[in-house]
Amino acid sequence: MKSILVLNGPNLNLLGTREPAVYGGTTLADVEAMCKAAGEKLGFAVDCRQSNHEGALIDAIHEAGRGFAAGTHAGVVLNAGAYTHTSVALHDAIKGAAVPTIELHISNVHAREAFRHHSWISPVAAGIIVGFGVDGYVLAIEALSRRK
Ligand code: CA2
Repeated sequence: MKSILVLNGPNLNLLGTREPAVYGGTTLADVEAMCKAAGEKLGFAVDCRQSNHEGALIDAIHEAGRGFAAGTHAGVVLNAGAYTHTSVALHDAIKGAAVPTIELHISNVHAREAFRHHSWISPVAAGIIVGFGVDGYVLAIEALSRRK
């Protein structure tokens, strides 16, 4: 069974505890359970990780890239949080790891502040899911499953 990495970046550990008007009331633990259930239905093992540290996110992407090259890994669902708008290093990691990566945002970043409109992830993403709330994680897993 191939695996999918669901990778959440900075502050997403706060999901469901603050700013419910923007991000909803679902916790990260709930999201991870939804992702695992979606993966199970589609025949994938879902590995969920969250880090507030850019380097840890980069290490996880590299690891997924090695798995993709070995045929054990199907891709990454990445909500890079605010690093989306700042991190050339994450852009380079996704490009270098050459693992299909779906960029995911819970909120519609294009309907928010201008500083959220630019993404360093989009040019190297296999696809982008934005603004569907936490359901976007399930949509992203389905999107990756269709690439097999
Ligand atoms: O909409 C998204 O998923 C974002 O990636 C979330 C990031 C934000 O910087 C991006 O522009 C869009 C912020 C994640 C912070 O999550 C929180 C959740 C609950 C309470 C506070 C922060």
